[in-house]
Amino acid sequence: MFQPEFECLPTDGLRDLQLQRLRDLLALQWAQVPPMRARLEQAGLHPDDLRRLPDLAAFPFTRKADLRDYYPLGLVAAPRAALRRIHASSGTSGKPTVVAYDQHDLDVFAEVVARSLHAAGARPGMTFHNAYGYGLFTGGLGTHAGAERLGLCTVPVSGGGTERQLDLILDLQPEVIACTPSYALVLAEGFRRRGVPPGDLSLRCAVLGAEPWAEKTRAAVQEGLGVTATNIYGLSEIIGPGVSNEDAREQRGSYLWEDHFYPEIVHPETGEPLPDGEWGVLVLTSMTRTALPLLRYWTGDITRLLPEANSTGRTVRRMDIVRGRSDDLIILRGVNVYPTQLEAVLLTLGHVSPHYHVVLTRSGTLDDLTLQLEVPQASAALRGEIERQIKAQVGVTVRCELCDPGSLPRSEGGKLRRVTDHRPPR
Ligand code: DLL
Repeated sequence: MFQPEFECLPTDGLRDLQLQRLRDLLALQWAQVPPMRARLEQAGLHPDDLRRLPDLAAFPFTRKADLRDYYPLGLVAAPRAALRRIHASSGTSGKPTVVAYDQHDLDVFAEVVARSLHAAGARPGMTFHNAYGYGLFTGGLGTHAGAERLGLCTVPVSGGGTERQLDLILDLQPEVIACTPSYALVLAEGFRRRGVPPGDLSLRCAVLGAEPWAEKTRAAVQEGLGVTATNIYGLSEIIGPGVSNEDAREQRGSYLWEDHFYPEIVHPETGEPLPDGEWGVLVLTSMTRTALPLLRYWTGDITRLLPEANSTGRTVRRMDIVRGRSDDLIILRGVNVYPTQLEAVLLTLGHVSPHYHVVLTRSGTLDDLTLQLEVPQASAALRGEIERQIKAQVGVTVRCELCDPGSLPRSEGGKLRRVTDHRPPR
């Protein structure tokens, strides 16, 4: 473990530390972030009203729209001259939101990424092929700094240029790779095409995240690259990658670094806190950030907290996979569906590849979902079986379209969009 003094803090001590750090964050916002102070005053709240952890539920959420409203740096608590880096969220619609870090924030960022990489199986002295995009996206530079903190030798290859990536992996013999799960599949296909068996690759651990993925993809990456693949989660508004990571020995939920990020799961519509174990929207407070402290940030990501005992000795809670974003939710004839639920069904049907794409259309007033899938050999029987399984397991009627291997869109290094929505706005 990289920092057992925090990762294994006895639960009472952890809760005390969180309460103290949440109070510090409220005091910082009250003193340094006028729009957030005004918001608390309007709600009749004062930082001293946080006496116990459950009191937090009375405090307002912060949303992406707040970062847009105060674009670019209106929610920053540190003086401009103290800032050391700016990143931006990938924002698929409208203006991006920018986020700022001072030196303290960059230190926290490196620390939580180092913990995450260590949990993923990386050890000092290993070589690290970093295929997350470098630039405004937090993936590249964020994992880079954490890898240096841990003591890895980083190859900052960034995204894209697949043939060169394959060459570099063969030439430099890295043990650790980080990229999006969809890009890991592209690299695995590349090696297969070149006739390089997974057993001949130096890679041991893959740290995959930035987009939803499920077990089907994990199995394909592990088999294709000869690695143990773990999930890394994070978002720019809170810090970037490194909010949580699975342990390579377990691969059962991602340890959330709760001494820095306070997690809550809330009901997607009412915002009411939900107990551990229930699915809802993840809300995070970045307790130790000093340039951009955010209170109860509504991530929009649907997951649940897993409080059960674990085999690693850590006391921080784990989070399950992100099923999707509350805004990725497809409501198909009244039934809620996330693309990862469809992926989970494909997992049960061994012969289907992890490449799939969802197309939404509308005929008249009814929405239709077409699930495009790559299969080695299409047949009406297979199509019928997949459609039946999805109906049985997810409760929706979908049309399945079986496509030739290699015909569906592939990741070019960045986040892969799994859904194309052709529905006109209602
Ligand atoms: O994607 C940070 C990151 C970089 C995480 C590299 C992991 C690895 P943003 O561009 O701000 O930051 O996008 C954040 O991506 O709210 C989720 O919806 C999604 N996301 C991130 N990690 C995962 C994951 C980076 N492991 C948004 N599983 C988040 C599912 C993820 N979704």
